Amino acid sequence: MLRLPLLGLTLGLTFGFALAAGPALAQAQTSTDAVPYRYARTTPRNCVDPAKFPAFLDQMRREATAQGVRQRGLAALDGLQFDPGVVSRDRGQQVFTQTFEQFSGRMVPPRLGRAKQMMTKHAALLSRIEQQFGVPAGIIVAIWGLETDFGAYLGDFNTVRSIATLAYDCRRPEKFRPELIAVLKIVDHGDINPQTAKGAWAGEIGQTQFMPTQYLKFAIDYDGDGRRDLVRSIPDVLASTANYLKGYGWQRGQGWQPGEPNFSVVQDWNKAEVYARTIAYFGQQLEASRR
Ligand SMILES: [Ca+2]
Repeated sequence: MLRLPLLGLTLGLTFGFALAAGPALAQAQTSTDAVPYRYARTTPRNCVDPAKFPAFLDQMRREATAQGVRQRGLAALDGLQFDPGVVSRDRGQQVFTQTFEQFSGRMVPPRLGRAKQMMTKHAALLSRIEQQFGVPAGIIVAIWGLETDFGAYLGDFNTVRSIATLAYDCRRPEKFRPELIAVLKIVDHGDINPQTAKGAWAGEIGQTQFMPTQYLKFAIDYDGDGRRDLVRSIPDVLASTANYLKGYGWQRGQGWQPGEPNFSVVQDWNKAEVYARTIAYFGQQLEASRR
């Protein structure tokens, strides 16, 4: 997901990532997984009529109502404008072609020092999370660093607008219509403000970039203020990330390198082999630095 000023530029434009489908910074495509790329190349850029976007929103409003979204959530659709910039980002994705050595060499060393600082700064919190969820601190901090540089770059697209645009667009409506309903539910709960919620162009939310359906499923309130805030609350962000991994089957005390039991869980975070290996490697470096 090509979102962050820094990462979006580096990965999205220079190297090319494809398909925003998970919480991770870039659901990078491997060269063997070329289907989304083919669609990206062959789907016409202007396959929907922006003038009919309001009618689409009316339809989604009815659908959301039927799914239990109340007034506060529904109001997030009022006056929303189609965003052609999001569509061109979506069409512009390319196959991810870097090797693990290239990608990890680019991503990990510049973040290692800051990651170690974060391990120290949030040691008590991370240790509580590790005890509760069984996920080592190093993995959580590695993901946090790779996704948004520890919350420094969340992206600048209005989240509800981005998702509504992709839900209306012809390329992947079946993926983004449920995401639109989900984000309205999150707004309805009062967890995010639709006016100010900004993120990556594909609608990922917060410091570790959850899609709205994942937010509904795995986000937790860990600082006890009654809101699940993956944008501003570091305890909520880190615990929700651990909860996500646990939800996908993370086994306490088991390894996460390729061939070990938890590597498949890392791949559930991001299906791109190179990205998953980079998380695993970064996490290992951080864990080794604790000893
Ligand atoms: Ca909270």
